[in-house]
Amino acid sequence: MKRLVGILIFFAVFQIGIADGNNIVPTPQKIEKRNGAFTILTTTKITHYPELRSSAEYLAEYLPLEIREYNENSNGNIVLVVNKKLADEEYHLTVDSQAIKIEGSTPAGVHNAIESLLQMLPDAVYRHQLSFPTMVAGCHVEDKPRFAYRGFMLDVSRTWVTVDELKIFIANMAHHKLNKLHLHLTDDEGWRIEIKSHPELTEKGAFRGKDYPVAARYGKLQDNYGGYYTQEQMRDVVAYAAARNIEIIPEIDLPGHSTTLAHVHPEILCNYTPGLTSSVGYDTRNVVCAAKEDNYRMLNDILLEIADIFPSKYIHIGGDEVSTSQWSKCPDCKALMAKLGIDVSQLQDYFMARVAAMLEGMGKQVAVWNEAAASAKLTRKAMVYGWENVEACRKAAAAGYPTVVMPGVYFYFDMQQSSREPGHNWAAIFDARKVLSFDMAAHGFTEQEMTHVQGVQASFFSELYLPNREAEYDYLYYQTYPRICALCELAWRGNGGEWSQFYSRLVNSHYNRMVAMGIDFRLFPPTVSFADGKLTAKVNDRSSIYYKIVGQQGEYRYEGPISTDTPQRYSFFSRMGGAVSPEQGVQGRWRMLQPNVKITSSIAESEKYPYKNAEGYGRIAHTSKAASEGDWVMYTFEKPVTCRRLEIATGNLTLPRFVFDAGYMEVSYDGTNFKRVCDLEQGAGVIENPAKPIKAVRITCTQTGNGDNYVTVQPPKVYPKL
Ligand code: TNX
Repeated sequence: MKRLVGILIFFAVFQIGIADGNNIVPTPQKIEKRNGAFTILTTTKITHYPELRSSAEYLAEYLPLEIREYNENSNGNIVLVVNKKLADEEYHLTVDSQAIKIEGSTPAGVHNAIESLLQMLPDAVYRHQLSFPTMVAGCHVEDKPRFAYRGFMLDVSRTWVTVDELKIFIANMAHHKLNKLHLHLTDDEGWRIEIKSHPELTEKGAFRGKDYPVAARYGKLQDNYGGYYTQEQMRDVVAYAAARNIEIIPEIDLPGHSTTLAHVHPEILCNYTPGLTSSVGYDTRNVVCAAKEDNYRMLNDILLEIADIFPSKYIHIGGDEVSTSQWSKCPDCKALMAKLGIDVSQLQDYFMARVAAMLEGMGKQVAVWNEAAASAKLTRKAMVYGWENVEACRKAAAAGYPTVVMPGVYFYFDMQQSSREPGHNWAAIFDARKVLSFDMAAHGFTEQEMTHVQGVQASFFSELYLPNREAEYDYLYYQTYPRICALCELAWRGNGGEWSQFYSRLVNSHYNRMVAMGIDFRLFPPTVSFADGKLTAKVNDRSSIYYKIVGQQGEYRYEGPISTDTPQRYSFFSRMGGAVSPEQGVQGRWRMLQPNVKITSSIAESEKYPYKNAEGYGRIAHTSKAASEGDWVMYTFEKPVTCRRLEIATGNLTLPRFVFDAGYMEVSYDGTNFKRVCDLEQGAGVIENPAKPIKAVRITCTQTGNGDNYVTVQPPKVYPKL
């Protein structure tokens, strides 16, 4: 009693609030408030059924309390109990004055309960800085996920992600009750997992740059860029993930997207002389020959080791974007097709069926991207990942494949979140709001089809991720959160529900949690308005607003309306911890000029996409071939242009391909004398606040070849003085 009075006085004096279950993300199916509260003291114990030892250890990482096995005297503690009546990932969580009781039939259910409990505690828990006593308000939660598959795909091939970074990413996924990590371990630009029977795959294929067969690209132009996971490291990551209820599904992307494999082992390619070989050895063939028996032997070696490292039932073998043109030129493939009486469109089915059978022999099942099951010839045991569009997902489910729904238009988090933010845009430009709005019923999935839908997944393809760039934010987290919050809500509940309700959960609680988790997420931008000579910015979250003024260095804290007669010179953004919003301004802030320009180059133009396309500002142009060192493109303005900023870009807007892989940009004020202003980044250069009106700009390439056979020439972007 004396102790209780002491505690009450403590809470009264220090005015410590009672942590509660408001705004848990993803939203539990059922949560009721109960009277009373439980006080966690330094002497409180975590007691557990014997089979839940590792769950107790996971909880103790956040609540540093003594762990003991459960017995009748466990009252007064946090208890982890096995309740066989519950389904696999289901849990019950009860908080009253006597105990915090967690029930699940498996460690998976118990894990989900622990994540909910952590969200009921003060945010300091995620910094491992929770102080005791801490009071948790009474409640009872009954909760389970709608989908058994709640996934995220991370591309570690285009951008290398270290073991430590990967673990942090996994820890944060776990806090959102996602349970599958699909690891895209190989692609055209890097092989990231050690294969002991073929050490050359990582010795040569895990790096790119001047000393390696794979050329530098995607802005990672340092001499030797890359890295790989040893088997020992990967087993450790698999165990780390499993302790957080996350299964890792590895992907070896075949038979396309195999440039790395082909550069390490050129003999896997089809048997014909390619029309294009560049002097850096970067040819565009990336498909494994379907006819060579040796290829299947090598794949068997590789997959045997993959199957051993990863306990997951499924091994993903890709199957996306396979260019059949290589098979149709290959005498061996032609002979095989003649023998089997099939055409080239059926050769992928043959390849996939052989690899699927191989995996089945290893006790695994195959997983593929949707193209590989389009003909419905593949075994129905294969799991299909629908990415191209919603229809492809529905079709796979209708054909009876266990299907993971992840159409790019809703779930590719490498896409831009608005038109001025970084990212790809081939599928769509969208933010968390659209992710939450995904509705399978509205897309016409029938009840029958839904029985085959395993769940949803989002992905992050990493061509544009430059971890070494001096950025003000972390691109990976900026692109993925809070879109992952919306994904987990959808995956947990089956339907995201109303945005405004979900958004208020984020703003009222979850944003703070993410700050404590160390997630540098993307905030929604401020709303900006201008009236009666006053410029006003507002946010509907708890972030702080800052602004910048065009032509001035630095940023200022926004304290209230700004009186100005040039509102277009201001842009506003907000911050909260490491989270940041994109910039917002009044209309006209991002207006662009289209001065008459003439484009010339040392490389001839393509007939189909002439340079005058880009001179007209509406469309892109192509060169007739890839650039060699010393090649240039020049933009000469009819009259010198007065502007605050001028951008010149090569390459596709959607992918950093068809670029000058390395080079520099020069400016001329008289059309004769040129001065170097910057190096190109991702094939693009910028001039800020030019000293005088610009007569011409020229970009010069310093690297031969770009992995493709042309360069895309974009219209110049000319920003007016404001
Ligand atoms: C399509 S998704 C791809 C990837 C790219 C991605 C960029 C898929 C199966 N193929 O190779 O990285 O788009 O968004």
